[in-house]
Amino acid sequence: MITLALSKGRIFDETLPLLEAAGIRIAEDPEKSRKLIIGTSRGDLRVVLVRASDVPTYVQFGGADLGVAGKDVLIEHGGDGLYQPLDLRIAKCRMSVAVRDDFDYAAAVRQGSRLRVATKYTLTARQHFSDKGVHVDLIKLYGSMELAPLTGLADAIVDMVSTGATLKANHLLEVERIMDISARLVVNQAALKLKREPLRALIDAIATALPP
Ligand code: PRT
Ligand code: MG
Repeated sequence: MITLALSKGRIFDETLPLLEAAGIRIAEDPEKSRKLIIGTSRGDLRVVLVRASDVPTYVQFGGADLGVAGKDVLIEHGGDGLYQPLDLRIAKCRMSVAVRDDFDYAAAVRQGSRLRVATKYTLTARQHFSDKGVHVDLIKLYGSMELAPLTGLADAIVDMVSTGATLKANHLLEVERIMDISARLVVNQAALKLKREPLRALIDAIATALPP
C-alpha cells in the first residue's frame, strides 16, 4: 500500500487534476466526507488528509510515503528525511513583506530602525532580514498575519501573497518579494528504497502529467 498525504483546500484541489491525468481518481470529496483516509481508483494507493504544515512531518516519519507541500512549509520544516523529486508548479504564490499603507518601510530600513515583524514563517523571515542587515523582533503567529499591522502588534508581516486582494482589503502594501512559492512532491527516503518500484512508477506518472 502507498499512502499519499494531502491537505484540504488548494493543495488537494490542485493535486487532483495531476492525479487524474496520471489515471488516478479519488473515491470521495474531502469537503463532503469526514473521512481522513480516502481510497483511490488504484487499490494500492490511499490518500490521508492532514494539515498543510503537517504534510512534511507525516512523510518524514513514515505516516505517509509521499505528500504534497508548499515550499514555504518545507523551508520551515527543514526537509529532514525528505526526497523532493518534483516541483508540481501548483498552489503558486510568493512570500512577501507587507506593511500598513501609511508606514514608510523604506525610511524605517534606511534609518536602521528595529522592526517588529509578525509571521508564521520565522526561519525564512529571520534569514531574509539578516541578509538585508535589518534588525527585527519576530512575533510568531499561526494565522491572520494581516491583522498584526492593523492592531499595532507589528510594523510588518511576512506572508503569502497570491492575487494581492487580501492585502488590499486590509490597507496593506507589499514592499518586498522574498521568493516565489509552489508546491512540491516530497517522498520518504526509506520508503523510496523499500517500495522502490511502485513509488518510482507513481512519481514518473505524476511527472508526465505536469503541464509543460
Ligand atoms: O489553513 P491551514 O492553517 O491549515 O494551513 P495553510 O494556510 O498553510 O493551508 P492552505 O491550504 O491555505 O495553503 C497551503 C499552501 O498553499 C501554502 O503552504 C502555500 O504554499 C500555498 N498557497 C498558495 C497559499 C496561497 N497561495 C495563499 N494565497 N497559502 C496561503 N495563501 C493565503 C495567504 O496567507 C493570505 O492570507 O491567502 C491570502 C492571500 O491571498 P490573496 O489572493 O488575497 O493574495
Ligand atoms: Mg490557510
